Amino acid sequence: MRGIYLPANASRAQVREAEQARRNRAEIVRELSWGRITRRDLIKLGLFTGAGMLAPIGGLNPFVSRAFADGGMPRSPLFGCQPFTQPMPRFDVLTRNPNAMNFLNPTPSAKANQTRISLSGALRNQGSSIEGPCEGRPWRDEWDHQRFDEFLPQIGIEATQAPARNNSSYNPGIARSLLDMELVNSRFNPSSIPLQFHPDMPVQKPTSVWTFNGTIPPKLVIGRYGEPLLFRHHNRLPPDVRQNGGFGRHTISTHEHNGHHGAENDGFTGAFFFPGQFYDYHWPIVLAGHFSMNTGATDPRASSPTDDASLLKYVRGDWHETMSTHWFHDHMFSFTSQNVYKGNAAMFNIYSGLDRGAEDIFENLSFPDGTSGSVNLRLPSGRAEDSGRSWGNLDYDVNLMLADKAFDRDGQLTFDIFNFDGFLGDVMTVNLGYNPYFEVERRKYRFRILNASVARFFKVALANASGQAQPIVQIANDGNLLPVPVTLFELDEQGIAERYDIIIDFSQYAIGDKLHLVNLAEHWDPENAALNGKKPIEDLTMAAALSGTSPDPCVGRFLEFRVVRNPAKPDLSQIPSTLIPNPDLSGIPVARERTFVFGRDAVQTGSDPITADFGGPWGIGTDNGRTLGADFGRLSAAPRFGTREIWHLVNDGGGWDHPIHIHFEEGQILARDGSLANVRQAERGRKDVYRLHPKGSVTITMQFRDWGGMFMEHCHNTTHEDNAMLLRWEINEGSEPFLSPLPTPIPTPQGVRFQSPSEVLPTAL
Ligand SMILES: [Cu+2]
Repeated sequence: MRGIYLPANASRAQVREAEQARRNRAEIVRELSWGRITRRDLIKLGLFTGAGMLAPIGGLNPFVSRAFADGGMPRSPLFGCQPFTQPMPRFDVLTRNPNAMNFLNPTPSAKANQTRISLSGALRNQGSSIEGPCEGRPWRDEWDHQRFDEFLPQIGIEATQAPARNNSSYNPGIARSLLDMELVNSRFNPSSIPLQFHPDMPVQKPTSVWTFNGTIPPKLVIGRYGEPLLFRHHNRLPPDVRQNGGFGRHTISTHEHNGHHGAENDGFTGAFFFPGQFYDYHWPIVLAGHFSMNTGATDPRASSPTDDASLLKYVRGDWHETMSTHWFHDHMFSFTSQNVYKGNAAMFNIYSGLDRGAEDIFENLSFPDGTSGSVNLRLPSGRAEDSGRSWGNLDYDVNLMLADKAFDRDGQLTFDIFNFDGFLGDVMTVNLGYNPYFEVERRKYRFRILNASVARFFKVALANASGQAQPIVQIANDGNLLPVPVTLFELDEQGIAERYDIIIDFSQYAIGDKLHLVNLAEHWDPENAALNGKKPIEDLTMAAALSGTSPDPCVGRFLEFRVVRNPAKPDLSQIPSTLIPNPDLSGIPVARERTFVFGRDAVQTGSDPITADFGGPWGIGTDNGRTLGADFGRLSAAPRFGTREIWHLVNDGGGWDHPIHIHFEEGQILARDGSLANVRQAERGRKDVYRLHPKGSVTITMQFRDWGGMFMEHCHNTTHEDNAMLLRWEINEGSEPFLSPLPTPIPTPQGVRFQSPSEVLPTAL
């Protein structure tokens, strides 16, 4: 199989052949997704080559006669849609219900709710009724919400994973006057938004797209430090595993990407739940160091906004660990890429005294270190005096979710798992809309850019009308405000799951000006004349990216800014010269160093059909051990609670760039390829995803504190992740209730059972 997509000038015969091949491949995908065959079966049948690709042969295959055409997939049809003809939808803010303990029914509890309910058909192909617990969370003590009574939920938020439907309750969380009038007058009024990637594209079928609440735009949760939140996630996906339009698995696990929460709320890959069930995720929202630092809550910089503009609520913990831009998404074992791609991706803005979301509030306070000033950094957001909201204003604080998608001949979302380098789409979307435009005022805006792709990297730059790169100020990397803002003419490459928060000052432009966000990262491999999910093959210059000659359809302009008016009131927002310095770990002894090597040709030592991934070919070698394919029953590392470690992440070569995500605590990059000098200014803050360049290494340091349980480390190229580049690590508390190692949860619709870890690496403990 050559490229993922045919060239635009492919002949009709090629397109026909490719269509047939895709239909045939889709049959295999479907059989896999229904669980009627496993990837192990395909390997046994000789259908996977040594490189992990499905062999391009007919006849051998019981399901298809011919799975591949020579030229790749047909290009996605766009139904005549032109770029920049639809207004960009803002995120849809999920309702925050105060008094969560009374609002949520049944009332949340520390222990998983084991009340039996009927889960009809939750087992594949099963016709008869099945009974199981209403909550899919594992029931053992180690999965109880840690310190639940201490952090009783104050805010309850509910969302339902559901098949595509119209949205009749769109809530962008900003004044109507600030919404694009076209947005107000057309698609979003009378606010029943069909699930379309563009108004001229077909409405997505319920089997094609599964989003939060089944609707677009993507959802946004708003939270703040010191206000524990309970996110109740309902699974209302089809109980029949076959009703998935050919891809996507109806069991899910929701990962609050890099939440500093107990592992029972982390969306562990093996703690998935079934249609008909819910899972209560308890997000206490505490600063790291909550139980060991600033325990008297005396530093005003460790704080949270209250509903009173003049008051801050002081919280415990280290203010240097304040986080801002999160997202949450599915983490279902072996099916993460399909499920995230199908719509299980949302964002979570966390507010604090420092990052308050109200640019007109400033304090004059003294800090313990003798300095004084305003805690609120006054980043672009909006005014409390206008909205009546003393925090969390979204007027000028805009979430952008970037993702490449692909569509079949009927315009329905499509996916192809038969490229283990990484699935790439050929249609660029922002907030699940094809190349939209966004009207802006002549003032500063903050954009929280999330790469929500399966395998595509972006490299974002801002072009003016004459194609010249314009300055962008990067203020945050992943969840964390940087020590200092960094002015750039193009951002660094942005791997999957990385968040870059930027500020653009549109006051420098005139009313009527148009600017564009441009993707410079080209995934086109000229040697094979194919799109390639390994890594960006080339970062283009602005001129090259704008020339329209790239064979990669997702290169070039993808979002248009239209400068439409002056702001009604002066812009009070600031770009402070310092943001959040890194926590100083130099005085904390390094308890342990570990090395993780990310590569191909992994072996699978596990044999459990639920916990072990037999798809390969990716894997991780721990501390000079063999490269192992994922088995969530295997414990690979168990740092001790309360310690600090140094981890070396190493790419074993082969030309792939692996964005490595380590759950739970923020890390600092100490070196790239052995030297701090190789670490760019814009990644010198705290991070949770570390791009591991071909043949490169990244050395990081992190602590393990506040919470316990089992977490993960994996490549966030979700194609790699799902094909076994994932491991389980856990925090070894050395005391009850945390046995060490922890029993592995095995979810079934009838209830979660547990078994001993299938393997504990000799270097784990
Ligand atoms: Cu990878």
